[in-house]
Amino acid sequence: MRSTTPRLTAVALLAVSGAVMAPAATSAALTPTSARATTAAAVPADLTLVRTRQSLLGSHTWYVQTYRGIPVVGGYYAVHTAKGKASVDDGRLVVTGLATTSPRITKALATGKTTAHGKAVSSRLVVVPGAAGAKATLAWEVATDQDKKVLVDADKGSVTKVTDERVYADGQGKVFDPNPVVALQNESLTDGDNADSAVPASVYKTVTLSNLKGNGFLQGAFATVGNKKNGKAPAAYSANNVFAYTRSDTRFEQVNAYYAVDRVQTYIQGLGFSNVNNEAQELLVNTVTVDNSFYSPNKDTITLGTGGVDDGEDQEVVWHEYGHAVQDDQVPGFGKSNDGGAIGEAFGDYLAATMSQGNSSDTAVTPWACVMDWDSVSYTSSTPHCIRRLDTTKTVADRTGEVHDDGEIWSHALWDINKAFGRDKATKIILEAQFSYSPTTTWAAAAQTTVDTAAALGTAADAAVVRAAFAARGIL
Ligand SMILES: [Ca+2]
Ligand SMILES: [Ca+2]
Ligand SMILES: [Ca+2]
Ligand SMILES: [Ca+2]
Ligand SMILES: [Zn+2]
Repeated sequence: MRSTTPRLTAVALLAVSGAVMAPAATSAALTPTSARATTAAAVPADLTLVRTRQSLLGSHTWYVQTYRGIPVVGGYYAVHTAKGKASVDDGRLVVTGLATTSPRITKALATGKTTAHGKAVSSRLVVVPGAAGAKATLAWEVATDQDKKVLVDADKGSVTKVTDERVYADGQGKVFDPNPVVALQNESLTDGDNADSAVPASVYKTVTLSNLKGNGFLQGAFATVGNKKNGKAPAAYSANNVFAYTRSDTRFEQVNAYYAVDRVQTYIQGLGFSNVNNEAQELLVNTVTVDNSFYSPNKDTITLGTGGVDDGEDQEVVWHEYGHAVQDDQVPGFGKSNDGGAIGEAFGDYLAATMSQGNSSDTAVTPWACVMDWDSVSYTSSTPHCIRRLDTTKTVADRTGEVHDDGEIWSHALWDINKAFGRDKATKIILEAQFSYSPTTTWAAAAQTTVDTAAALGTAADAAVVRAAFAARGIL
């Protein structure tokens, strides 16, 4: 912070330091709070006392810089005493060009109002110093219940900065990535009733679990395992955040699911999207025994079942469900129409395929276009084992009215876009387009929106590629 923002000049610094040292040293260390006010009066006038801490050697008094009584973002001042010797850390910033301290927008956000970054719990007027001598501005600093600090320009009303106040930790976990069939290139693996012996130890990968809160649970910025501590599938807990289990342990799927969701959200943010389900998505892992997993829009939860191969053992299942969470976050109530429902299934499959694409090879044994290679060994007989594919020959003429079946038509179009542009550019277009889909969309309307989005993000030639992909399926 201090190296990149303007500081007071050296001359001002010296003058200020010289004036304050002696009185601060004696009174702050020895006197109670009331007398410390006298000390505060001895420091520069543009400060407000934050607190004083006593350490073994002396005291540490912290101030926040103010400008005409308004706190200056990032500006601070501290007086340290040690064995009776005082020193000053002057972190005040240059404030220039502020014509008035009366904001044009008199209140940024009413407390209790919901924003994209959580519910506002407090707000205060602050001065934001300009970088490298540029003009300072007035802003409302809004704290939210998601521990975000949002700066709203008090003149224009625009959000200028969002800071995440939470502190995150890294942990370690053992996972399948993306699943044992792909990792081993072996289509003859079977579940073996959840036995450890059914999957060789070499398939497990030790990975960093990022963005954890560090409270010992699999709870973090992008995913939170909502299993109860003492439930039927108890929440994994590790005091040192090391989660190393094998597949017969019910906690293994929690680790796998946390890792999958953290990774897909990190990928989405890497594409430039800061607001696509950017929250701790709740995961309920192994809490149902059916061979199914589902996203519940009402509760905003992903539930993973234990039928057949435990669904949480295959990251492609997790990514598929996360696709539903993404669309629900982008468009409230998405997927109500049959067309929308099929787009939902298709996008989930696309997300699963493109996430595996990022970390595995496209082989004849396990093609990228094959989804849920591991989970599907227990309910498919032909190889490669896939619940569905993104490269079937189906067109709109083959629609059955069943959303998963029909999803294969839409997902093939998405896959063609991916093949033409590569995963990053394709996924960017698809995600951006989905923001504008109607909850009751038709395929033609959603496809046209996607074409238009490709043109807006890129070129007319890009739009033509997207149009051709939908045309090939009879959608446009
Ligand atoms: Ca298992
Ligand atoms: Ca969500
Ligand atoms: Ca299963
Ligand atoms: Ca796959
Ligand atoms: Zn689905």
